Amino acid sequence: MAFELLFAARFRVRKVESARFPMKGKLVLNVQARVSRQGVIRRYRRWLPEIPDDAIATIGEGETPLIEATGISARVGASLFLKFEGMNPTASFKDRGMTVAMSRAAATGSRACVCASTGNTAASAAAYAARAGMECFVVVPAGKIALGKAVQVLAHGARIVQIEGNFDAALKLSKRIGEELGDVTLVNSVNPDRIEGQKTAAFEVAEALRDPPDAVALPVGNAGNITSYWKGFCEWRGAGHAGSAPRMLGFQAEGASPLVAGHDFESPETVASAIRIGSPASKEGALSAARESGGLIESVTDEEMLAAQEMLAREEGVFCEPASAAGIAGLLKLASEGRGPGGTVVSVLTGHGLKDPDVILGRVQLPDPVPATFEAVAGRMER
Ligand code: AN7
Repeated sequence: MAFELLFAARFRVRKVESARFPMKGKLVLNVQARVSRQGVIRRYRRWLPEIPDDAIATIGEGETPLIEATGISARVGASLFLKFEGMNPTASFKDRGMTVAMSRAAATGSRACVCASTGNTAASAAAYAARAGMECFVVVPAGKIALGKAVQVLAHGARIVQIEGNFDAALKLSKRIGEELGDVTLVNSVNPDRIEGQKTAAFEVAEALRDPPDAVALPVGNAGNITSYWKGFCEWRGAGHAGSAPRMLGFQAEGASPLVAGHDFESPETVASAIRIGSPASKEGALSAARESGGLIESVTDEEMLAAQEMLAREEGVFCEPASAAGIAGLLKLASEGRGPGGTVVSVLTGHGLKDPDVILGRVQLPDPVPATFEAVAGRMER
């Protein structure tokens, strides 16, 4: 009996009645196909708020690659690793927090969600809402979200509201919708469940390197991500898994750098549409992460981000969107000024490059076709 129970716990064992020997129960071993990625809720359950099993909405987020950046390491004077969050189900880091926020919303019986977004939150909310069987409304700045992200929202069947205003206006409106319309859950990172799920990325980094790195460099927009990483590393240290926590190095786009300037930006502008945010919701979280960790929040120019994006794609084979290259742009800048962090450094690449095809097509174009002859093709290759 004990053996049977133990066995049933390990595998799924079904007791079936045999047609030929109806009196005898027969054990049939039914080894279920193993889900290859269980998602961050099941993986880090004891670190997260309570979520009943039947409410978990996961698409297998997390367990993203930590890639050694051998070429760029030399340039930044550190042992550099890339946490490629573009490898999540909707191709951005948002999925970690979204699985928790959406599962918790589903658990409380919420039937709809709303978010403001520069694109990635919207794409992630749309996918996880579909998974959770919830309606999803996304409020976005008209014409200012990257093509791939808009396509994702449409594909998942979410309702998109384009406003004649920027992200900051969209967030204010979404918060009000969440407060005034009953039964609509706000799934921006002002929802604490988003931060809780997002912090699992810090656990993965610490586990992969065996110890937390000396520094983590990442882009800062609405500042939920830097707040989450810092919370994660602090909890990891607090639980006795590590004796230290990394310096948090946050980088904003120069044209959208309220945390560097010390005041909100009325009309933020940057090619990195993901972080075109003038009034970050998690301002305090970002500033305390930088202060408490001995880190910093600085800015990088659009040119620096695009150059870093190109360097990652052409030298490391890793294609991220422009905003995601802000961390590398920042590390290159610090190194050039003799202020590089050194040691082991992780740069978080928050979103996949395919999100924003227009940025690449603005720089390089497909060449005209040639006749399908050997001469023509070889001629092109010689040029
Ligand atoms: C690729 O989707 O704010 O500092 O509405 O998409 O946590 O805001 C996206 C932000 C960095 C900044 N990199 O992270 C949204 C949104 C990418 C992003 C950020 C975003 P936060």
